[in-house]
Amino acid sequence: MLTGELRNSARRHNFVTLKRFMAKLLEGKFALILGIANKWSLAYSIAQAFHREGATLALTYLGGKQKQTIEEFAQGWNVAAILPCDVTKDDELAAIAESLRALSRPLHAVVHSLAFANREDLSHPFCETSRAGFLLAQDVSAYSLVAVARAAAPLMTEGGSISTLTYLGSTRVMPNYNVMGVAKASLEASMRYLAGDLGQQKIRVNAISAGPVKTASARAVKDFSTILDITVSRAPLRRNVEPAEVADSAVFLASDLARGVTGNILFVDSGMHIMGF
Ligand code: IMJ
Repeated sequence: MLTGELRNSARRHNFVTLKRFMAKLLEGKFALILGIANKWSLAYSIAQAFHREGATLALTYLGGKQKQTIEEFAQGWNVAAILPCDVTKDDELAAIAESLRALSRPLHAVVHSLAFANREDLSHPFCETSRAGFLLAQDVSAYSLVAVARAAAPLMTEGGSISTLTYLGSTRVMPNYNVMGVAKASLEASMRYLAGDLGQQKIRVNAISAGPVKTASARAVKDFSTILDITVSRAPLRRNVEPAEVADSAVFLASDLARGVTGNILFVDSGMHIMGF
């Protein structure tokens, strides 16, 4: 009979042995990741997981201030390009496609992990949403997937995977989510139509519906800790999800393991979406 310590060491050794034989899921793949703002961003955890699985990355940043942050993160990863990208600017998307084409290597995966709505639209009643606020949320949070897919598809010459991040507020009324819920509904429908269009080019398009995670854009939300507490008390798994769990699902969708999966919403939310009450 082994002592606890020995048993643990044996277990660790087996895992190390196992890992040596486990192929990396994204070995040889080139992935574009949009939406890293800081180390709490889901896109940051996704980049980490893609690196762990052997992918080469292209990363984008928004505005001059973010450039240095992304450059620092990139030190630890295999990064082939760091590019500026405001998704509301067609010329910046065209420049990204041009820069990636110049690398003359096929693109295999895109991760779209970004959104924006005016802060006041996430606290006032939805009924008060201005036309401009509504259109801004749609432009940044939903149309951007269409624009990014159109720019990236011609580079995905071996087929590929496009994944976006969504939230349950797209189909259920969540306090304060408001105009973002409508934008996520539009994002999810866009994901399905893109999957319909791009399937012929062997490009899969899917969404991950993540449970609440304390990112910078969630931190700004009133009563966010209440939302986290409610998940712990009601979700089937009785806990919140971790960024790494969302990231591992993004690895799956980008990998050949998901070769038959397109037009899907993968819920990574401790099961919260099945609950009626
Ligand atoms: C955002 C608002 C209200 C409720 C919310 C969220 N819940 C969750 C989020 C319950 C989980 C985070 N989320 C899923 C988002 O899509 C956030 C988008 C967002 C957040 C901000 C905050 C700062 C700002 N604009 C934003 N635009 C989009 O100025």
